[in-house]
Amino acid sequence: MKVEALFHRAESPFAHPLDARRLHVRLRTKRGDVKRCEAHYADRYDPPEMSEIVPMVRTGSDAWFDYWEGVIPAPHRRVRYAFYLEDENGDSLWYGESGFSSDRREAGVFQYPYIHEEHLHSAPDWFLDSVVYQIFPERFMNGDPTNDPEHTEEWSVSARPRPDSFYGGDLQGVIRQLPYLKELGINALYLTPIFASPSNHKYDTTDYTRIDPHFGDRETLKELVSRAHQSGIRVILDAVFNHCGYGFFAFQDVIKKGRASRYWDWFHIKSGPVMTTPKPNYETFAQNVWTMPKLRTDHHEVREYLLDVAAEWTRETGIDGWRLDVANEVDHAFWRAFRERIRLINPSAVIIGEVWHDAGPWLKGDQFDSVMNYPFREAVLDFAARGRISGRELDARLTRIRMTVPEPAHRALLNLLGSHDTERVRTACGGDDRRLRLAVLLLMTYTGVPMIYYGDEVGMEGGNDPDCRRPMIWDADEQDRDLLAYYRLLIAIRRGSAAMRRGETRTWWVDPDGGGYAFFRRWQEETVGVVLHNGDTSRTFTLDARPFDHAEELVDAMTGEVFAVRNGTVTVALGPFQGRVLRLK
Ligand code: ARE
Ligand code: CA
Repeated sequence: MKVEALFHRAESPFAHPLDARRLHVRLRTKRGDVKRCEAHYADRYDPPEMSEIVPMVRTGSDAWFDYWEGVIPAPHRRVRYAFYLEDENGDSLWYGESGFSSDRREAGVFQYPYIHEEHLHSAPDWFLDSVVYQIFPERFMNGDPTNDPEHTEEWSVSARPRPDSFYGGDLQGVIRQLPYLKELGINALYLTPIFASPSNHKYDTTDYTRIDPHFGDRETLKELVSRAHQSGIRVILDAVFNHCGYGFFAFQDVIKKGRASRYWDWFHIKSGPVMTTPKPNYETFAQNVWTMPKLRTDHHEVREYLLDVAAEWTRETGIDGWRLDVANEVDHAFWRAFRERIRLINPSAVIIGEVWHDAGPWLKGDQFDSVMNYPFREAVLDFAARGRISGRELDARLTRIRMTVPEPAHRALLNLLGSHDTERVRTACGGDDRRLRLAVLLLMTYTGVPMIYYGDEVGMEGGNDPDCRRPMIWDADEQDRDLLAYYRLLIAIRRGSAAMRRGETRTWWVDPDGGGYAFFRRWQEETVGVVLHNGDTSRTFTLDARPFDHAEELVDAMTGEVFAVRNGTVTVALGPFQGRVLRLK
């Protein structure tokens, strides 16, 4: 047995409670090495023998490792456990905190001292059932020309935004298009920042207590939230607390009074007086973005100020949650306090961090419910858009993402194919519609909450910021209506399927040497299978039909085509870059 490949740690994401009385554990072994695995466990205060056993199941693999998972009952919330492993040759081994041994006692035990409430995940149910639509308000719809900024440019299909362009989009525009959004089938909106700021993106906040006048006012926001709620649509706002804008009153006070300002300590200023050139002498967002001074969120006054702002908007407008900008550069204590404050006001508010990489540390239950899942975007684009990876590698990438987060957080990840910070998905697909549809199919069927970036559904294109922020195409003749119908269909399929919204995901089949891949999702009695391939030839795959128990035939939920089950297998034909969603009739 390859003991050097074994890995477990009694800490998230390899040991994490599913609820107050169940601990979910994971174990990593060398790929193909271990044949059988069990977790032996007891209450931490029981005598040293451990007679209780749960099986560990191999649930995923990547190029190097297999991953095993099991659920240990913890009636008193405190457990100790060790793993028992067997390989092909019948050799066996114990693995615990002291190491590896053929002797159980010598291997020692892992300990999960106590399951605390703070580690129980509580992403609201409505969020797990959501399809989110992201809106960049300056570019979605101009609903009120009287509030347009000076030098507003023409809203047209050929518009190519520069970093400082304005097109006049606003909150009234979002209100006006609620019927469109409802028909599309989405049930949550995420708006990028809307508070007062001089820029078009509003990530440089001048006044956290005011809606930007070019977008509307407090009443417009309240109307938006209540009209959205009437349409069954939730509203999530963007909280930019890592930094403020240059015009923020506290920073202006520091500029005026230097060290004598009572707000001096709210920022990281190297030495006074404040200078913006040749380089800012204070910490900023990214590199030398002088318009965005970094806030000291670990300073109690700053923390209280920002938490009050978030609390006030949550209370006053009835919004359903927050997306947190540059969340990974703000201290953890701030986010714990944030969660406590917001959840006290709205117990079903969702909290989503912007973390582009391994987000495990923020998803232990005490900070965020979800993060924007950029690693998912990378994996899906590499498979569907760029054709860089095989089905096997896609499976490995998706498995690795899963292993970075505690199991209960996995289904709450906010999956995306693009955002206001990236190239649009159609552009990433080089305009190839077949690739685009394959990517969208994965987005809408995989574990996690899908997010659609405004305009993707009508075929908008665009390179990196600022090109990905073109004004929305509303002219029906300019929209890709077939694509729109495709999005609507997939959204409806997802919203109608508990397995897709809540179910676990398991690899169904991996093409040994090509671009084929299949997974299935299961929730209670419902099973749905998704089969895809990323090549430009037609293919036929024969899959084990066991996940569907005794089904006689499976139906493609998108086309209605029927596939017979024969001798426990189902043979599925796929055209170039095609995907199918298979289920019982
Ligand atoms: C402007 C220019 C850009 C330039 C940038 C940085 O237009 O071309 O790259 O400055 O100098 C907002 C505006 C942007 C504006 C920026 C600065 O929307 O248009 O860009 O302010 O004025 C990292 C951060 C992540 C951040 C992205 C953009 O970790 O938090 O960079 N995203 C949020 C918002 C942005 C917003 C800000 C932060 C600032 O969503 O819209 O920008 O409030 C890797 C790394 C990531 C990195 C990512 C992208 O994968 O792992 O950490 O994200 O690349 O660079
Ligand atoms: Ca306007």
